[in-house]
Amino acid sequence: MRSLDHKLIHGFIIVSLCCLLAGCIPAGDTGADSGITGEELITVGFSQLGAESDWRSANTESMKSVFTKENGYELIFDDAQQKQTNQITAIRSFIQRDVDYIVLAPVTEKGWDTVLSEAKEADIPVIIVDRQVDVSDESLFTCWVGSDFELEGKMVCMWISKFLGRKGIKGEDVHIVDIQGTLGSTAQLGRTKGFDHMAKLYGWDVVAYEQGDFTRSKGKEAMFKILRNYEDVNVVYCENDNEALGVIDVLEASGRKCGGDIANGEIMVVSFDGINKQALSHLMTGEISCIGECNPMHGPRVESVIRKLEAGEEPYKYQYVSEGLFSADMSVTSVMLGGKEYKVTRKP
Ligand code: GZL
Repeated sequence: MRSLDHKLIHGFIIVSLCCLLAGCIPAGDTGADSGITGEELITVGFSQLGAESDWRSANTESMKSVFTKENGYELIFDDAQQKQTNQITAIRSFIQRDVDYIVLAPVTEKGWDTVLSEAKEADIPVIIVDRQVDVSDESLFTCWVGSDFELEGKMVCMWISKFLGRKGIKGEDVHIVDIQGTLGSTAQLGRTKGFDHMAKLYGWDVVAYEQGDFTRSKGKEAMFKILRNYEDVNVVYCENDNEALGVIDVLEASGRKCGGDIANGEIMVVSFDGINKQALSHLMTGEISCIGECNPMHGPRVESVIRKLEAGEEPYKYQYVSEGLFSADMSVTSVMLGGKEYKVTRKP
């Protein structure tokens, strides 16, 4: 940790070194007996929510590859295994260790006021990444870096509508289910909100919502349940790639074909992230028709926030990353939302 004393000593070293180079010694001690060795590392406590998906692993890797000793950091990493109580415990241990910064990737939005107040009390800046926190006082965190999940949902739904519209399929003939991510997470709340808005706009028949928790196994369970309870589903909206893999497992095991030709009995599968290699392969061969990009590379963005804070600058409160759509079928080349065009590319 680098308290104010450390920073003053750090500054003293720099002045001393400059003076030594310039042949003069500041008043007081000479550098020789200051007793400080080498550059002080910036300590960063990172509470990662879990390792539930390929996106999450890529996000962790992005942070670990940036916050290294070579780059001037000591990273204290904690994997909460998707439990908020573990994240709260980790944040308290970071406070005890008097880290310089806390980075939090929150599993769900609510329940952070108390522990973030403790961090504020300890004068430790908190940077939120990926999903957001719903707190009564926004001064409890310095800034947030992540995706616009509602926009992601709207982009994928607009792609579905344009793709099926070109095949002459009317909105009322779309019988769609939403396999939701971890309930209460910003990614789930946003992707579901975008879905609901566009499904209403296009007049789709929303058959059901099932819980997929962003995992392959829960995606499988959800698809089994949908096949048991509903006959006419022809589009499956998965809120991440790992869920989509579970859905494809079940559909193919039950003799159905995944693809965009729903007029001839295929079942369209769409998803989000674009990280999992098997999902990208399914995108190329058509089992997944479209993937909404969700960029996990938050390491460099968080590091630039910390550099700004170290320099006494104030970062923007909300920092959105820009994202597009992936599809192997280029009959839809872009979608237009809020006056902005979002391109479709064949893969990341
Ligand atoms: C989105 C992130 C989601 C991913 C899932 O930023 O919160 O959580 O879409 C991950 O893969 O589990």
